[in-house]
Amino acid sequence: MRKSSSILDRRAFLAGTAAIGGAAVFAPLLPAWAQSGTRGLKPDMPTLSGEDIALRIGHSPFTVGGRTGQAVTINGTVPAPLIRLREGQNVRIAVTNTLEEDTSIHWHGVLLPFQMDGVPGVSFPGIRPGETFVYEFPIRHAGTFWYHSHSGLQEQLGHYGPLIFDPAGADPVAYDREHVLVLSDWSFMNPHTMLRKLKAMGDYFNRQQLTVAGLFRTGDPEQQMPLSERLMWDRMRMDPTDIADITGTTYTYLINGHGPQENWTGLFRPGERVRLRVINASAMTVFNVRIPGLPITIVQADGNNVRPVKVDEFQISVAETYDAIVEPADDRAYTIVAESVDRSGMGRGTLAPRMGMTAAVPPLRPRPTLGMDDMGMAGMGHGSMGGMDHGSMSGMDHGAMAAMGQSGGMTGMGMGDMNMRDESLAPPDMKVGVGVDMIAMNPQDSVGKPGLGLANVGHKVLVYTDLVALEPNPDPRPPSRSLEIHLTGNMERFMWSFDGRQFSEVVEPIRFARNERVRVTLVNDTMMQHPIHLHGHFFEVVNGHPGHHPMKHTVNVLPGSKITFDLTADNPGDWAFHCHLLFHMHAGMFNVVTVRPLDGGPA
Ligand SMILES: [Cu+2]
Repeated sequence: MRKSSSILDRRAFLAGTAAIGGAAVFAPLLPAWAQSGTRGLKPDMPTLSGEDIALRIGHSPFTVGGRTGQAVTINGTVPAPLIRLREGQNVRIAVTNTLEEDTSIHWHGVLLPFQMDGVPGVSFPGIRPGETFVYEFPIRHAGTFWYHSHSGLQEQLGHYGPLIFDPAGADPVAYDREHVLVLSDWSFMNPHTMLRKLKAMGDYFNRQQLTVAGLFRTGDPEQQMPLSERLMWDRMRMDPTDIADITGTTYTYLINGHGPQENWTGLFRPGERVRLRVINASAMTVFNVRIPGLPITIVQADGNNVRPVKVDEFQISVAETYDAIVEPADDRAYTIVAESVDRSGMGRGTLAPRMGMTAAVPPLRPRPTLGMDDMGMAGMGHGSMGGMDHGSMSGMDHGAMAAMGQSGGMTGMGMGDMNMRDESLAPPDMKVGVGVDMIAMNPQDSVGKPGLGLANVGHKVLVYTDLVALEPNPDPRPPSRSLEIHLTGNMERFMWSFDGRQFSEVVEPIRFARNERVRVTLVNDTMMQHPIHLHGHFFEVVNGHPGHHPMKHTVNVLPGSKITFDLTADNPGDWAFHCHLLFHMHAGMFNVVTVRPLDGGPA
């Protein structure tokens, strides 16, 4: 894709001269599990395990696509080392900060005492330069998780790694071999510069905007969009291609620290059941994952086992994890495609019986565009658009239509006059100020909807309603209280918030009584999707499988839609609750969930 031949050649040369094979060459740059050519996680592989672990946060060079930049690393590598522990053990992890700024590690998805959760200002003060903080906690559950910085924008710079907890008893998932796939997004642009550009212009990085010319170009998505709808987007000064804040022109998408050209390769023997532990450690990128020619059986979501469900493709939002089984039967290579949701680029890797084998890499699919549902107007259709009917447009020539689009001459054509910010739709305590540019008029539950752009891909795509918890949900009590939380924003100003209040304002925490059972509905009043993450708990995504709702720590809420989860607030303390798009969190979509009393046993 981009020029990278020099580094590839150099690596190939080095690999060729290494007597024990290519993998060892990367040892200083990548931990064993992430090296290309790995046989998977084997007992003889050096991983961090046991009761005492030491980690060092520092700066290290990181090279991708022939360019080298400065990363923030854990023990010197991007991604960080694999930490593998066992349910029932205790662990002490000493984290030393060699940076010139504060740092932290948050153990994502892990149930632990809140003082060990690693969020500066919420659960602990952070780790100052030169200091060591010792995390100590028992491992209470099993599954695939990850860990990352919760300080500043360090996560964007490489501060993330995989975390595996093996079950105390037998694993219900049978497999012969396992690979970890850490997906991430890397940029050579300083993340603070990125955030500044986004704040100056919310769509700064969106290079795929619709053009009037595009209306008449064959194959462009705007051709399928009714003219009335396109005019409406114009009128609202909003953009239906605004799927991702930052795209593949700025990001290189990584699989286990490898760019697409470097083609991370994991080995298998034909006929094996291969477990893939897929972690989206991106700062900002939602991925669509598929392995052409290979069905994917999802067996775990966010570290919790689910009934096996066979799919051809799954969307993994930022901070989610999925474990999958694939059974490659043939002596051939398969391409792992992790396409960014806006189709501006892909992470690419290979599963193969031998190093050097590759399979075809499919081209990026046509970019998706947002529709009525994503504006929170599901089912409101064009019939309600002030009587404007498409038939009357048929006699118009293209020139006239283009001119109309530019001049805003559709005033009075119905939808343009619609109030996109009807305050009567907001809960009474929501602040409808400059930080809220839209309130969804008719938000629909998106739990059964495929992710953005996946409605018509011609094969089976995972939806949340496919997820059925393997074990019965632990708390059978019905919720005693309901709570609606709006995900709000001003796209142009890149302001993000809950209920119209950015975390930088004085915001009341969200209070739960200890062991309270609450039904929480997240209403997305914006036209971007938000992966919402709650620390210290799993919640049950209400998806039509009562008693077996999938237990998750992160749920992706589609634009203009809503999602409901049930929560048993059984972990006392103060917990971060936020959008896991790094820049959305930083720009205010963050709050504290406080569970009280701290002691005194069950409430
Ligand atoms: Cu967000």
